[in-house]
This record gives sequence, structure tokens and C-alpha cells, in this order.
Amino acid sequence: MAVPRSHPRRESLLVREKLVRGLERGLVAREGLMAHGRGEAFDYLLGEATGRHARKALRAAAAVLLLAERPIISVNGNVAALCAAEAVRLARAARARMEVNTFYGDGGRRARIAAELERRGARGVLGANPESRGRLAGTSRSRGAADKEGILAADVVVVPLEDGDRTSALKAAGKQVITFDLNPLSRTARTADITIVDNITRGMDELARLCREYSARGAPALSRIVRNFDNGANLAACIREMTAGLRRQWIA
Ligand code: PTJ
Repeated sequence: MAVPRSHPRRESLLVREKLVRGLERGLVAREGLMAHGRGEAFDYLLGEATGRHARKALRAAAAVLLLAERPIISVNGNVAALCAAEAVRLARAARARMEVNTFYGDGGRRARIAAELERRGARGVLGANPESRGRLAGTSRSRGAADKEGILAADVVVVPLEDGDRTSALKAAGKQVITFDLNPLSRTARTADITIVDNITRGMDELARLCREYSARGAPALSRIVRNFDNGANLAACIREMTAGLRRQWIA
């Protein structure tokens, strides 16, 4: 559908179109459309802008990624449809590998997502080769598959828009978890080490930019940024940011 230039919600409609095209191309799970709707509602409360507390989480995430030894960026259907090129830029800036890892299992879809990332410039994308598949302890066979060379071997995992059980399994496996989740109340948001409460359509590229900006900094300076970050406190601040925005616009 053509979105008129004058439409007041043009940006949001264009993002929806990207997801629908992703569904038609066999990248996105049908459930991905509903997951996006939930995210949109929280983005509305944020004023559809990257807030101060999301920026703080983005800085901490960049520092953790640059300090990591084996970082990995996990890509699902929604991420591939909404920001494949930006995720590839992040992998490059953070010297991380990429793994296609989907919640709703389907080998064909994983292969299409890997091809999409490669089309955007990624090399050696993991997750589509059945021989390299292992399983995250504490998850079911269908939900816990992960690549032995990728997520299973990583110390830091970026898992945007992730399911709560899988995030808990990653933590139990000793990984540092960075997520993007517009819902600050979700289990993933509360379980991850760093939750970026921002739309991935804005935040992914900003994270790549920060990794490039911080790449010349030494480990002590990066570690200071990480030490000054508290995920629970930051989530509480994001919730206050949303409620303050609501009061300003609608209640006061
Ligand atoms: O491609 P698959 O099979 O891996 O499936 C992907 C989805 C997203 C369907 C799957 O991982 C899923 O069901 O996720 P959940 O459990 O619904 O969690 C997704 C979270 O991401 C929710 O808390 C949403 O609020 C949030 N979210 C949705 N869209 C965005 C978002 N957060 C940031 N940016 C978005 N664009």
C-alpha cells in the first residue's frame, strides 16, 4: 500500500509495510506482526523517540560489546525485516559474528534470513547449518536450538525482541545478554543485563555508531561505563519516562 507523504503517522505505517513485506518474503513469522503491535504501543508511550534512559543503555551496551571476546548478534525474522542492514553494521563495528536464531522454528525461514543478511554484506552467518546446531540447556528442543560456533560459544549475546524463557536460559548459561525491548515490563527486559527500551528501527544503528565512536577507548574507560549502569534502575526510569510523558500529554 502506498503511504501518503502527508499522513501524520507515515513513519509508523512505513515500518508496518516493511514487516508485511518481510512476511510475504518468508522472513517474518505471522506472530511477528502481533509482537510488533505490542512494541508499537509502548513506543507510542515513549513518544516514538529515543529517550535519555535508552541512550544510557545504548552506551553501556556498546561498552560491553567492545569488551567482549566472542560477541554475537542474534537475528530473528522481525530484526531481518526491520533493520538487517543496521544489524550488519553493528556486527562490523563490534567485530561480532551473526547468527540467525528464531523462536518459531523453520529451517527454510532461517536460510532466507541468512541470505538476506548476506545480501546486506554479512559474511559467515551462523544458524542455518543443521550440522552446527546444539541446544541451550533448560529449553525445549524446538525452542532452544543455537549454533555451537555462535551463541553457544559466545560470552556476550545481543538478542533483540526475545522470548523470556530463552533469555533466562542464556543467562543460566553464563552469557551477558543485551536486548532491545520496547516493553520494560517483559521478562526479557527484566532478565537481561542491558535492556535498551527503544525501537530497533532507531536503536540498532545508534548502537553501531556508538561502537565505532568508542572503538578507540581503552578497557578501563569502557569498564567504567559498564559499572555505572544498573539495568533494574534504568528500567524503572524508562517506566517513569513513559508515565511522565502520558501525564504531560493527556492528563495534566
Ligand atoms: O522470527 P521469530 O520466530 O524468532 O519470532 C520473532 C518474535 C518477535 C515473534 C518472537 O521473538 C516473539 O514472540 O517475541 P515476544 O515474546 O513477543 O517478544 C517481543 C518483544 O519485543 C515484546 O516485548 C515487544 O514489546 C518487543 N518489540 C516488538 N517490536 C519491537 C520491540 N522492541 C523494540 N523494537 C521493536 N520494533
